[in-house]
Formats: sequence, structure tokens, C-alpha cells
Amino acid sequence: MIYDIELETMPREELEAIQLRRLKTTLERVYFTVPFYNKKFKDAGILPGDIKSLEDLKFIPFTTKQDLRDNYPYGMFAVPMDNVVRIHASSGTTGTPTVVGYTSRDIDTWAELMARSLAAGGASRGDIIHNAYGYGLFTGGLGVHYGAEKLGASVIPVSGGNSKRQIIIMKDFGPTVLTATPSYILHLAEVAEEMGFSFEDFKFKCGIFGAEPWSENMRREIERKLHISAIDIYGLSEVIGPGVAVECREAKNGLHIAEDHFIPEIINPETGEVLPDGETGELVFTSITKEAFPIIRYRTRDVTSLDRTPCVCGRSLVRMKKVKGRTDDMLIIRGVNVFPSQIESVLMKVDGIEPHYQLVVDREDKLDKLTVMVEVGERLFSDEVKRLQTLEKKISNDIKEYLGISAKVKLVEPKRIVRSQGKAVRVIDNREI
Ligand code: DLL
Repeated sequence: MIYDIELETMPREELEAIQLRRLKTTLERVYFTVPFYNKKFKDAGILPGDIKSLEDLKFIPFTTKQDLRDNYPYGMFAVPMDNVVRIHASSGTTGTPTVVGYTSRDIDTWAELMARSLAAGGASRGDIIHNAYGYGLFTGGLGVHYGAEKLGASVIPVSGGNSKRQIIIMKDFGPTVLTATPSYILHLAEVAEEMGFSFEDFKFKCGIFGAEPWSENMRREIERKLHISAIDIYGLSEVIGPGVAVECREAKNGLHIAEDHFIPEIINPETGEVLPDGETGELVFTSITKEAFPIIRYRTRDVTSLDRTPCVCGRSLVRMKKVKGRTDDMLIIRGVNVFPSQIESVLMKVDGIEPHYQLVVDREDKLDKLTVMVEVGERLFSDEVKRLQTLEKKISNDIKEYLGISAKVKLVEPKRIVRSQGKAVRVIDNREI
């Protein structure tokens, strides 16, 4: 279902006219209200009025995660604290967290975008949404929550954790839509099985999963195990939270970006040059409606490409490909670039392998060594050692063949890899660089 038929299917010329008008207003506002942007524009010799077309956006300097850290906690806010009604923060694996704020209009916008996203995935009024994204500073829980209410669905604010209780709720409350990170969903599927349930016993019809990269093969695995349609949702705290982009259930081929609120660009991460549609690079966003925390040309570090060709669902909004990974998660193994999701894709094709894996990177004699730890099912693990070794060799060959990198594969017993209730930790980097 299309939640906002007018905005989501608007002819592109109309959409671009709205974008330009909103962009100009935003630039004007940040120039006069956020000292960071004022200095940045001045240093670059640019005035907001110099930006006359959407193409001119490329003349404005980028904003990076480091800039947000330097202005911790509230330095990037464009409104007085009196007007801020909500604060979230991204935990980040290292360093200072990034703090973001919302006015009450920002919260409305976000709820609207999340209502659109849930609808695009197949939810509607009358559905019961089991929301297992974490509630708290993380934007997943409350983001989905407000969107679900806006849509008119019933939301169960179960949050992450307490997995056995989650299964009881699934059984007793009859939820029809599932929201969580894909890795936590797979963990919940295991817990259900241990408790003697199958997802076939539940009423779920679809799941809207995101907050971490997951491959097309992982989607198939989830759809098969859970007997549902699995949809990818993307977002980041700095831009608004979940709901920046979402797949439509009709195509499941690229995530429609809410372009009436955010302008995407793809750049070459090395040179900063803007790349044409279809080319893969780093995703950059400019918000054009946010009040409390506007963000200009923010470098997300997420790697993807854009596709403006028409989609079968009727939405005119540009699609971004499923995110491959983050530039800072990219492994360079003897000169070859590889993302964890590409390895996941190879692993998920192998029979008897479980969707739980971790990549360990070490440096020996100045060379990067990659070890892929992956779980096998109970039956296979109790098999003879020789069979396991043969399988390890086969997977290692597959990785070499598909991705061109050498990796040591280590099959481990079921449940050996730590389960997460939120984003999975896929890479353990032991290199001291
Ligand atoms: O993860 C917001 C979110 C919550 C999105 C729930 C979807 C569902 P952050 O914690 O700020 O916000 O992390 C943002 O997570 O830059 C990506 O690297 C990654 N990410 C988010 N969604 C996806 C996705 C939330 N669908 C960072 N595929 C982003 C791949 C994703 N990576």
C-alpha cells in the first residue's frame, strides 16, 4: 500500500522543484543559526544564495562524523533547547556518541516517514506490530513505534532482549508484522525452536528489518525460516532515524528514499566527486525539512548506488541499492576490497551452514589474514572431522572464486558465535594499526 500517494508518486519535475525550494530555505537557516555551518560556508567562500539549482549542491562542503563529534553534544542544533522535544544518540563503536535532536514537527515528519515505510513493507491499520528494535537512545524502537501509531496499527513495544518472553508474546498476542534487526530475528527464530515453536505457528505475514547490512541470500534464509516476506529498511540517527529509505514489497529491489525530505548523492569516497546514477560509492545526505538538527551533505560511510528508473510499485522516489557495508567496515585483504555482506552472501549458499558468522582479521608479517568463523548445524557438527575439513576447504574455495580473496574458514559448533539483540558484530579486527 502507498501511504501518501501524492508525495510518493509525484512527477520528478515537481519533486525536484520542492527539493530546491526546501534546500534553499535549509541552507539559509543553517547559515544563520549554526556557527559550524556559518564558518564552513565562509571558509569555502559560499553564501546560501549562491546555490541556484540542485546540481549546485556539490559546491557545499561535506559534514563528517568527526564534525558532529567536535560539536558534541548540542553544537549542531539549529533551534533553542526550548523547541527540542526529543533527544537520541547513536552509540557508535568508538569515540563520542553523536547526539541528535527533534522539534515536535520533526517527530511528526519522522512518524509520517515511518508510517510510509511500514505501509510499503505491507503493514496497515488493523495489523499488530511486534516491535523488537531496542527502545532508548537508539532510534529503532521509538522510530517504528510512532510510525506504527500514525499508521493506525497496534504496536507491541516489546524492545530487544528477554527473548523467551518475546516468543510467548508472539504466540499469545498474535502479532502480524515483525520489526527488528535481521540478526536478532534469526536469534529469535532459534529461541522459538528451542521452546518447541515454529514461526508457522505464529501469525506473521511480513517483517521490516534493518539497522545493519544483510545480503539477498540472508533475506531468502529469513523468509524460508520465518515463512514471511522480509523487507529492508534503512536510516541513520544523524539523518532522522529509520524511515530514510525502504523497499516496496512489490519489487524488493532497491530502497525508495524519502526524497521530499532528504537529498541523496553518491560520491567517490577518495576524491569527494559526485558520481552518476548506477555507480557505487559513498552515500551522502542533505536534510531539507528538519528543524532541530538539519544536516548538510553528511557523509554516511554507507556504500551503495542510486537508480532513478521507474519502479513497478508506482513510486517515483529514487531507489538506493541494498547497502553493501560501511567504508569503515570494508576489509582490504591483500589489496582486494570486501564487505562482510559479500562473504555472508557466499556462506548463505552453502548447505548445512547456519546464518551466524564472524570475520576475524589479524596481521601477520605485515599481511592481513582473514578467518571466517561460521556455525554449522548440530547434525553436521557431530559428523566426522574429515567431512568438516572438506567443507571448510570448499567454502574457502568459494570465497576465493566469488570474491578473489584468500580466507581461512573455521566451522564452529552451534551457538558459539555471540548473539546480539541489536546490531550484530560481524568483524573482529585484531590488527593494531
Ligand atoms: O540503525 C536506524 C535504523 C533503525 C534503521 C532501525 C533501520 C531500522 P544508527 O544506529 O544511527 O541508526 O545506525 C545507522 O546503520 O549508517 C548504516 O551503516 C546502518 N544501517 C541502517 N540500516 C541499514 C540497512 C539506525 N537497512 C547505520 N542496511 C547506517 C544496511 C544499515 N545498513
